[in-house]
Amino acid sequence: MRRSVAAILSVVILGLMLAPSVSAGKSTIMTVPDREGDIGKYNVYIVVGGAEGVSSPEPSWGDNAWMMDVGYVDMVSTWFGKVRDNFVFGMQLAGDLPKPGDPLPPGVTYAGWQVWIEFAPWTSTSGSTTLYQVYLQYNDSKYIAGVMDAKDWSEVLITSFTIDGDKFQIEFPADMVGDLKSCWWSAGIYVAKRYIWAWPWFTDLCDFGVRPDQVNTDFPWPS
Ligand SMILES: [Ca+2]
Repeated sequence: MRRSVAAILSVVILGLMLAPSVSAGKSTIMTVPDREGDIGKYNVYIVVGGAEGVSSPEPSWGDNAWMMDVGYVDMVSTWFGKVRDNFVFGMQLAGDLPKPGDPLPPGVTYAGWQVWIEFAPWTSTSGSTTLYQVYLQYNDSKYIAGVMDAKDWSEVLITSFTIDGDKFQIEFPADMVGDLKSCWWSAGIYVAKRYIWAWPWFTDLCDFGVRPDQVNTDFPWPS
């Protein structure tokens, strides 16, 4: 299903914005930049069940498509790491996230911001390398966040997430992902026209070539 798809102090997020990698005591967080204005350039069409479909933009999404004007499906940076006994994942976006109750643009019923946690970097020939998917999702009226276990795609909801304008951060206990000591990770943003994992379109994936240790869109953690 790869590609198929608390209060966090704002000062922490600001700190992350200033440094690509933060290591302090037991905390290690990686932050990577992403181009602004690249919505729709990295769409991957997913087929539920693990088979990857065509990798091309949604044909009905032209230059005037609604998502070209919605900054919250365009990441400008994303971060992943561990703070004491919790993992954290977040993004800064090109526009403010919807407020609870705000409608999504016509034709879309879900939007989501997620990270893949992997045992190896994913390539088009590697098969799934996903261990977990962690997501924040909005469905017209409310946000939820969760951790999906790739073994059986079971999921557990997370309540510790914050949304602050154009940024969000999810925090979850390390035990939820087996307290892993190292992994690969990659982030993306999707929209879906119907049930969450059915037929999502990714509006943005991590840029290539952001770091020398990057493989495709994946980063080693810790680095
Ligand atoms: Ca972007």
